Amino acid sequence: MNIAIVCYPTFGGSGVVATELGLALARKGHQVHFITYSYPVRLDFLEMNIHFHEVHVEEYPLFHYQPYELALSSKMAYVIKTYRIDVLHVHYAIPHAYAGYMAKQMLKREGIEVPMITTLHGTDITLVGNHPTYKDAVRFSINESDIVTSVSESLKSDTLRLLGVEKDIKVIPNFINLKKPAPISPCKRAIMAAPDELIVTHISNFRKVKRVDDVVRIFNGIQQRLKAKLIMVGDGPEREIADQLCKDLGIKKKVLFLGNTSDIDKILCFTDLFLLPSASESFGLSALEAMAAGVPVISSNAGGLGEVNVQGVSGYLCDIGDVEAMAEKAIYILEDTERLATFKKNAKKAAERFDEETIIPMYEKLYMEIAN
Ligand code: GMT
Repeated sequence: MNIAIVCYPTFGGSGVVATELGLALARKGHQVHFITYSYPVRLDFLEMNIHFHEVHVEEYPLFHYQPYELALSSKMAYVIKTYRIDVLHVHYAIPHAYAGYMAKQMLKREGIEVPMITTLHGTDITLVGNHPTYKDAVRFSINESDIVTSVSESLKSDTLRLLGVEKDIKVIPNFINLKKPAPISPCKRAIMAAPDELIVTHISNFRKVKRVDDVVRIFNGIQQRLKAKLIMVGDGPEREIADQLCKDLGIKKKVLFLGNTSDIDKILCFTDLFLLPSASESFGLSALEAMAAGVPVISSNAGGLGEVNVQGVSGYLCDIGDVEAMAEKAIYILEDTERLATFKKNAKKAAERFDEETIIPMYEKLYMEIAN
């Protein structure tokens, strides 16, 4: 099939899922066309069956805000027409579902019908889409999609509750490629910590919703009892606040801020415990990536995290903001070598529920159902 995927190309989870989906579909022989404003970060240059179409927004001084949706709709219509696209799959409702609706209307005038699937990822509903500024347009474009999917049961119920969407929502969870070869270079644990130090990691876009100050406070509790290092991966508005908190708590030397990287596997290979204490999380892809690498997770119980992290098996879930409980559970896992090994094994096993080989056919089935 010819499939067009619209997504954000950055480090956010929705862009990662869209990119990994496109790559998996391409490996299965589909022609995949990415439409976005820059090359997706997880996309390797020169992949088989992958095509990239850049959305360029012409700057014009009259516009206070440059009309990205307009440029995106035009590009979508062009790609759909030129490459005989069978299915348009947009990830993250804002503004992609809205721009997709416009592209569909433009093409209809030329007698071209293309079905659109909208995949909801989380903040497009719970944080941004729910805001009065966008709500009506988001609800409209979701209702106008031919098929709507959400990445968890929790996000599905949030969407129905917050937006009053009439459309049926199918849950297709996020996935992981368990057959991905391990990084070629050996795991470089020695450059991060001493042999007797445990390694705790957090990966996110450092937005308020991730509660990175809680990450630092949980680690502060851990390092009072056990020899450990904290590795902070990613970047965003809360990074400096977290950095300052490390200085205030006197633990700066034990915390490394690495910034953004797409080499997550190279970090997870030496990680002993992953922290994700978010205030809201539709799924928690980074937690799944950690589990798949055999890393137990201490998370909050927000949103869909309970559908990913299994209480007492792959890690623990605690109430949002309860840093003492999270530190206590973290110490419980880390303090006993045998117990840590069991949690690591269980985390890997729990990730198998989200194997790409199970999940990708769910999307393919939907594509087949709606393609003309
Ligand atoms: O919060 C992020 O990390 C970014 C955001 C995005 O859309 O890029 O992530 C959302 O989508 C991910 C992929 O489906 C989910 O794993 C995240 O849980 C979700 N984030 C939130 O709901 C806060």
